[in-house]
Amino acid sequence: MQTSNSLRQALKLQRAVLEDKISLLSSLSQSQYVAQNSSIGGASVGQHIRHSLFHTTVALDLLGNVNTNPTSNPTGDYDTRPRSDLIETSLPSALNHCRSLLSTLSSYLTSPPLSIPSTSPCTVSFLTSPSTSTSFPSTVSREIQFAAHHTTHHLASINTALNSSGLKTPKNLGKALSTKTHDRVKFIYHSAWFCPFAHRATIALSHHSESVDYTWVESLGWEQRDNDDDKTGTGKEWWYHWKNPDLLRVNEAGMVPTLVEDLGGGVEGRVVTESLICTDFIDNVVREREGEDIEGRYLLPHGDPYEMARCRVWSDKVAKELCSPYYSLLVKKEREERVEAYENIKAGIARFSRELERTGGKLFLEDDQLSVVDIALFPWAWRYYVFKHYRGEEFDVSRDSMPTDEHRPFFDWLEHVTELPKVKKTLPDKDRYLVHIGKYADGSARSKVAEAVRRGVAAHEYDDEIDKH
Ligand SMILES: N[C@@H](CCC(=O)N[C@@H](CS)C(=O)NCC(=O)O)C(=O)O
Repeated sequence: MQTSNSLRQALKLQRAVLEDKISLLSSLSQSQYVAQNSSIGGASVGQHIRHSLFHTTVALDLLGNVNTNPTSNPTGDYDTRPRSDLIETSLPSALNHCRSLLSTLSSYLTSPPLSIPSTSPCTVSFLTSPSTSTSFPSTVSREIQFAAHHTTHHLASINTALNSSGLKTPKNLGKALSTKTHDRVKFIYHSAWFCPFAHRATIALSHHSESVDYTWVESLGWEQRDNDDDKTGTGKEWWYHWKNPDLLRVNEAGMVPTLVEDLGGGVEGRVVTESLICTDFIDNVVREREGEDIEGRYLLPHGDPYEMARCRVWSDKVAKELCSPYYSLLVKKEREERVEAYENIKAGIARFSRELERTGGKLFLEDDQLSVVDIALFPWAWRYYVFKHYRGEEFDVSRDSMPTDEHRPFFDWLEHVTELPKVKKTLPDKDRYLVHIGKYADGSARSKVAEAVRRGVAAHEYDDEIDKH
């Protein structure tokens, strides 16, 4: 677990809690806001909101004071507060107050960077008996954190109250961060460092790393088997995939990526296979848990059926037109066959470029939202560098070999996706990968995909039975 500047972290947590509050209040009517709820002792949502907003206001005032005068050691009093102000009875006032606190808070988190030390002292007082108010030394960051923590508990009560009156509330409302962390979805992930199919799932997992945990199991390798006829002239047969018995136990086809639900204590649950399905699945599983709340976070544009459909069409299209020919170019022996594969890739790049231009951004979807289509293509597009190495200049796929406007959007896209931090950390070592893929280039690799190409069908048309080895 990382530690970081505590004031900044506390502010971020407080911002998330305020955003939760705003999304809750935006979903309520005035009468729901003031209704008395028997499941929380007859209190209204408004009372809980007023109470917790008061704490947040006190904490942010402390910060405001230190910001103006760093040596002020300001004082905050959590128990001398107005009881029935407008915030309690008027939903619009409560919303306005939340928004104004959020904007103050956000200004601390944006430029110029906050220069207040996390250790800035302050003093806070609470009633410790009906007639005694006691002061406690504290720090501003501690108080911001306290207010966020305290609000979370009130949101949990509000959540219970609204649910018990039959109202649907935003997902995870009032859930403490520790609970959210504990609730992260967990998988056993059978993968292989070199595999572009698995790379799709790895990028989806990385994209959703805040919500998903996994244990990576390296489940494929190469092994040379003994061969009596010495058909390779080395005394050994071609290179076959060594497969982890644990992979074969959960997926008899023995393919990566394979995701297994991790139920804890070594108990395995359901299994998901196929890279494009795994990518969709990881996104769906997170969305199912966390809800719609965060814009641009999902890999599928669930809110827009037309865009969803376009994503499905293009995931399939890039897989056939830009991923499968990768193997043809490497595995096919005849020059004309390789030229055909290269020309297919070139034409596919032009088609994908045209589609990229539809949205105007660098990614497939608008608003720089990473999508399943980007992920479907990227692992192969990033690996195109191997062509020049193994097949020479004539088969180079790069800006230099395709300098025209019709190919440019693709290369801009490729550079952009490569640099995305959550993608960048998934990239294998280029030289190590060259050695691995050399077995396809010299014809010694025996895998389902390679067998399929050798018998004359596209890589994606491999057959678990016919191409078994
Ligand atoms: N259609 C599968 C293909 C996955 C695939 O071919 N993975 C390779 C490794 S890159 C594999 O598991 N090969 C094992 C074999 O060929 O037996 C998917 O999209 O997930």
